[in-house]
Amino acid sequence: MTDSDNGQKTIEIDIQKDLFGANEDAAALNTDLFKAHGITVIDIMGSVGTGKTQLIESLCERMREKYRILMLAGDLETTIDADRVASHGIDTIQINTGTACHLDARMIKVALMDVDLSKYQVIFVENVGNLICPAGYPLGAAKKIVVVSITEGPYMVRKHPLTIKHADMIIINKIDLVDALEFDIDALERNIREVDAKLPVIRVSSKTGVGIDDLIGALEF
Ligand SMILES: Nc1nc2c(ncn2[C@@H]2O[C@H](COP(=O)(O)OP(=O)(O)OP(=O)(O)O)[C@@H](O)[C@H]2O)c(=O)[nH]1
Ligand SMILES: [Mg+2]
Repeated sequence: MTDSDNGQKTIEIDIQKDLFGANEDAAALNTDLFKAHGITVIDIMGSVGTGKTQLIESLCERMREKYRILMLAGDLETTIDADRVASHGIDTIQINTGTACHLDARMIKVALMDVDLSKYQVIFVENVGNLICPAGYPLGAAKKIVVVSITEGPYMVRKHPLTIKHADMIIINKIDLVDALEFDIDALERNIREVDAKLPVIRVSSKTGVGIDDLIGALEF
């Protein structure tokens, strides 16, 4: 705040800093809540259509015997993804964000307000499909994973480095299509390594199930 000679006060607000700071505070509270209930929360990000929902369906199929799972589906308008996951016998909560291109920590808190968290051991959060907005808004999850797929080409990870840098793990999905598309999957992995040399990268096909058990191991379940 500055005072001018005529007694006028000027307050400068860094909106980005304030928004991000408030979200980080809310995310820290979410983390405490999840820890208190012994729940592992995985935030799943990625562009539209990379296979986030298909991956959650595949994980749930393999994990539901052993773990009590809840899915939070972030979507601008529809319940399509929540319905898909619910068809596997998994509890779901839809979060419709309207015009917001990402979930934030407060939305997660509100969505879980009336939920008996003692019922769950794992929460999969499907973030809104895009590779830009979710990067700056941690939700308090134990792990943030980004799903990329070979149908997006090898370079998009370098064009969207922020989300990649914020991730704990990258999933390369749709590897069943490598031959059909004559895709150079090693080139994609090299591009990921250019953004972050140490990031774990797992190759899977959510459709056929190849690599899903490796992913479950890498997520330390
Ligand atoms: N061949 C193949 N297709 C896949 C795979 N994973 C997903 N798909 C297909 O890709 C399309 C998009 O998959 P979704 O799971 O809906 O993708 P999403 O990332 O959840 O999409 P949004 O929620 O719209 O952002 C669907 O037609 C899936 O069947 C895969 O491993 N292999
Ligand atoms: Mg989806």
